[in-house]
Amino acid sequence: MKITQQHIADLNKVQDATYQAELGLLEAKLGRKGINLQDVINKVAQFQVAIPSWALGAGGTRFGRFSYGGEPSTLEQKLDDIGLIHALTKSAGAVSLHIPWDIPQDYKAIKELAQSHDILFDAVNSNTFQDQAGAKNSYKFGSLCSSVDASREQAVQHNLEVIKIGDQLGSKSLTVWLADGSNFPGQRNFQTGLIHTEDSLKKIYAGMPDDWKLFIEYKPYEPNFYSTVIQDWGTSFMLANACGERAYTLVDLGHHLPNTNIEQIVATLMYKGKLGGFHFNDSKYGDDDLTVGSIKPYALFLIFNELVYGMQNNPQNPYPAWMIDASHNIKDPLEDLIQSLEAIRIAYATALLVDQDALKAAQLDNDVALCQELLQDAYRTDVRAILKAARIQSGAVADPIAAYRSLAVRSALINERGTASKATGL
Ligand code: LRH
Ligand code: MN
Ligand code: MN
Repeated sequence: MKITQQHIADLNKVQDATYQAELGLLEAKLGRKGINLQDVINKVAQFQVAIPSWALGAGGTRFGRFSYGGEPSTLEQKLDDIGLIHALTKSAGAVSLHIPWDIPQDYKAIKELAQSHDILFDAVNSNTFQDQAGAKNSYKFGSLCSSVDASREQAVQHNLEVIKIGDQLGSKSLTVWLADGSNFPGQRNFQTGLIHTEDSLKKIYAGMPDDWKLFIEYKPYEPNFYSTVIQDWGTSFMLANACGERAYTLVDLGHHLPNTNIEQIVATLMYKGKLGGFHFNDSKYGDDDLTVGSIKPYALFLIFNELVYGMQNNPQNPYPAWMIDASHNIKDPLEDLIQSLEAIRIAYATALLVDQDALKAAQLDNDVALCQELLQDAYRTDVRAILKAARIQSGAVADPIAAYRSLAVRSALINERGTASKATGL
């Protein structure tokens, strides 16, 4: 299945009757705030989010997994799927590989395939949360934190191997997420585990090429339920500082205890120049990995408000690496990813509509009600026409889900790959 220029031209011929009028209205409304509509459209069009190689198939829970049919079973097919999403949306121009779930066999061919889909290789992810077939040492009691020298060394070597793989593909960053922790009080000495982790991360950092970044992801619990070594942004930040200038914290939206003020964490990290990467998803209870924006869209907007502020005011912070980190139990994974991409761009676009000067003045006046009005004025603006304009301008389709359905992409994939195909990874 390939989406051609002709498909896109045909689909975009039929225009939504109110689209132009909505754009006109937005132009007038934004003009009153001194915001140029075309500038916003351009920024939205440039906003690209990486798709992880493990998100293309139906996920599952420990209670079961329901196949969707036509799922990709090779890295090549996964890239083809990202290519489909990118052709429809022009917003998913990168892939994030998980090693060893998706080790390329023929690097030249994989690079050419990615290039043919206009896809870059973003951060590579290591995996020391599972024992790999044939591995000498187990991670049952931890990897980078392990008190067993050989397990720790094996985990460090794995990360160095992942860097080598990423380097051959053009990646420039490594994301480390550790499941390391303990299930029962007394099981682990907190300080020893932290010391070992810091030591191991420093070795990995030292093994990165000079132009690479290290992203340290945190998570409060799961799979360990009493303690996790890198449990919060503070621990990640501390470890990043211990490693060096090119080590950063990575924020995954699902990795917080309920009601955590994530936007404030974002602001603090950006002020300190240490927000390196971001994993998007949504959740009701824990690390639910639901479609972005499906549960707490206002929280997502507030987070984007800080991201936009940081991108405009914190040159000390590098441009963050964006990735969707979601799983799909009952929806078509490709439709789900398209919905996530849409939610991310909606949050970004609405955050761009905040009248920053007026907000600053209202904050100085301690005019609390006005501050809230200014934020909500942006949040309550329907920006979907802006997203549509950004897509049309980039050569994507106006309405990706409708296009996906009218082109019967899933049936075509089932015809090509069969109903029993099963994605690798999660
Ligand atoms: C851990 C996590 C991490 C992993 C991915 C599969 O919960 O968010 O980013 O690499 O899920
Ligand atoms: Mn994550
Ligand atoms: Mn997670």
